[in-house]
Amino acid sequence: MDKNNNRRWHARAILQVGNNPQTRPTTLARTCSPQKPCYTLNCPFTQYGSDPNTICLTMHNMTTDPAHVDQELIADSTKVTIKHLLSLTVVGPMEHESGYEAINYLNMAFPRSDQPILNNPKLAREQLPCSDYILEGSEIKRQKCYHNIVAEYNDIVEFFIVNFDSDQHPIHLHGSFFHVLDQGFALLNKTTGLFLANNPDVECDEDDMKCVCNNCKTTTKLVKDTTIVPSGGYLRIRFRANNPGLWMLHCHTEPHLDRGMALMIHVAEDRLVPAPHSTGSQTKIHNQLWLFLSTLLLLAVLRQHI
Ligand SMILES: [Cu+2]
Repeated sequence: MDKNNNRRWHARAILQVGNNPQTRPTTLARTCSPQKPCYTLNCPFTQYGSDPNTICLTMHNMTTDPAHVDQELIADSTKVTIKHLLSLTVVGPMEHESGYEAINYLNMAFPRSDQPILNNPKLAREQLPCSDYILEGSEIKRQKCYHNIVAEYNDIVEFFIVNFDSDQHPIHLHGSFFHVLDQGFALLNKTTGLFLANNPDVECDEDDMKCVCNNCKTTTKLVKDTTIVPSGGYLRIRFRANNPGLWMLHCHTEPHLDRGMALMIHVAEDRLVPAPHSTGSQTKIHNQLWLFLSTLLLLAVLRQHI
């Protein structure tokens, strides 16, 4: 169910290993009862509609093997060097422009260049810069730009991701696992399971661009690379920027990613591996050879017509 109480967040599957039709399971969904409830893992809400016999399991019901939990990273006393609010926003369509999913109203775009951005991360930033959000009348200015965050090697990065959109957004980070500090949900009517209000711990200004979390505490010890930011709720994550590279953080609902709900994290630009020299020079030789052959062909055609 989404924030508008549409019953569309429902899918069931039977997982099968291998592809032998003979082994296709004939299992039917069992009846859920108070004595023998069913469990749904990874719920983006705290209860399963009005069905009391199906119990939602969220991040708060899971743990990661303590051997993989970085206690120092998630401690309250840890000095966080980069902290950002990421608001998952949807920008509505205008007269001649379609709407798009965004992070902080920014519509992610990549610069056109014959150089991969990995070889020239600064150029990417300069070609399509994003500015802080700008109001045009009562609307936030639409920006199609290279949305990015720059981190030094070993920075500790924390994102407070709020989602007051009616869609759920599974956020995925490339290049590093992150620790989930907390996940917050919308308030639901306990009987009907219908949406009542956004998470009351989060206070935002009108545009959701300045949000604070009043009662957010580190309540989970989970290591993940994809986690749902619940509709009407939030997610707090933290990670060490110790894997040099240009990494994308994005919604893993592909149409949302396509339409711009993504940003790039530049980790330790000074430690990126330089491009092999041969790549550039080989391309140059190929281009010159191609130009030479094209000229010959053109001359031959011209001679026939003179
Ligand atoms: Cu999404």
